[in-house]
Amino acid sequence: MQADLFADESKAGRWPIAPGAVVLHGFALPEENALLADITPLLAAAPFRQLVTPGGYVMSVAMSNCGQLGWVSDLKGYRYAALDPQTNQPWPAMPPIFLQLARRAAAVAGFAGFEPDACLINCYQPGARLSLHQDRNERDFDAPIVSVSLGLPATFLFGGLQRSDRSQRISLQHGDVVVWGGPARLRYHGVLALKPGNHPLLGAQRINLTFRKAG
Ligand code: MD3
Ligand code: FE
Repeated sequence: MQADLFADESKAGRWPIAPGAVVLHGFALPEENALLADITPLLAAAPFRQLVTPGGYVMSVAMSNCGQLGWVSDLKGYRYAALDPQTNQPWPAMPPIFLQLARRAAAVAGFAGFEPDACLINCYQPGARLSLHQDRNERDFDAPIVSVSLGLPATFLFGGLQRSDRSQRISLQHGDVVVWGGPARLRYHGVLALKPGNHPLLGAQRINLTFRKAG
């Protein structure tokens, strides 16, 4: 049980990287197998796909979603949608373990009462990257975003409130959970191209879960 491994959950591996942003190193490790077991059936119902940006570029990161709302992009723009445009079916439900992990991480970081209704699932193969952007399709910026990194490590770029602000580089490893809220919520961020490698559980990929209150 998590409670035994991290008897003092409020302090274990907790690193503030900026006001409103807290890295919880290894926070998801006790649940790595349960998370991965739950991801498999989700992806059978809503497979990873490479979305097209409004500018007409195919994203290198492949994406899927679970929860009441899912983030999608096409030539018409970015938005949250209740139906998977590929199947016209609702996104798979958010597994209880996902929801509990997101709530627990948010509470540790000072955001009690976080109730995500969307979980974006990003899949990076070597070379895949996410250019600098803000997450601003959610209705309420008071709610934080919780991210869970699984598989190969990545270098995360954490910028400022303006695109031109300098970015800091943060290494995110398998099992790391980051909570981004308050003054960090609208900061620009991105992910450098994934380096090749082999993760014992996930092979040559990185999967990132981001929990949001979108609606
Ligand atoms: C900082 N995903 O899906 S998670 C995204 O690793 C996204 O897949 C990255 O950026 C990934 O939109 C980074 C970390 C993250 C997520 C949202 C943020 C950092 C954030 C929102 C505001 C500030
Ligand atoms: Fe983002």
